[in-house]
Amino acid sequence: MTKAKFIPFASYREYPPDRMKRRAASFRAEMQRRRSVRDFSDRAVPRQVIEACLLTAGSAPSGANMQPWRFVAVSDPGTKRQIREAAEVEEREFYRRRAGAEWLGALSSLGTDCQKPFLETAPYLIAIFAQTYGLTPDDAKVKHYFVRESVGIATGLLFAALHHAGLATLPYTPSRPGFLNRLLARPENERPFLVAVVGYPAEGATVPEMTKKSLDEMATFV
Ligand code: IYR
Repeated sequence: MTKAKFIPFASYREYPPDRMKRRAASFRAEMQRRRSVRDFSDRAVPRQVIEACLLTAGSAPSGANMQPWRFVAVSDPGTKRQIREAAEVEEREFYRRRAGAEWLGALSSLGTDCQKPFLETAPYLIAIFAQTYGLTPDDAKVKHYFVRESVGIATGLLFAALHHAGLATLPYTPSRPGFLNRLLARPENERPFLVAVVGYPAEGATVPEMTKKSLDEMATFV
């Protein structure tokens, strides 16, 4: 094992408390504007923006710094169509049988159904995979730690970065996502985690009215 080399934490910036409060409040306001959108425009998005947002995601902390994620940014129309078709096969089964009454009830206010046109319309689908273990160049297995926690943090940063850049997003979670390995040729050690649907909202796009928990409802200070 290589021993860590420690270097000065030169990138750290401290702000005076008032400035800190303003920064926290303005980031809160910025993030509170983010909404999941299901009605996307087909307008193209610069690849450079996607690349920068992926690098933000890749800055996430991870268990033992294993960075157990893989992002596949799909803009190819044929691949997007295949993903839509395979997803809709799963979703038809989900809405007809797998979901059950309680789950369908929980989803009713979102207005979702088995049709997923946004998987074709949106200019980018970013399929996020969690690597359950790593592989060295000579194919030896490398243990990964806290994989879902790590990929969850990276995914959160990705959504924040995309929103901050001015893009609309939807975290899409197919109920049986195995088709993503097949269509995107990802190996067995990579488990589909989530698909980030990315682009501009369609003109006149609407979002369901909803509220978020208040601080008291979600946090306790001890
Ligand atoms: N994957 C399905 C169902 C779905 C499930 C949850 I939990 C949601 O928050 C939204 C949708 C679909 O995309 O329709």
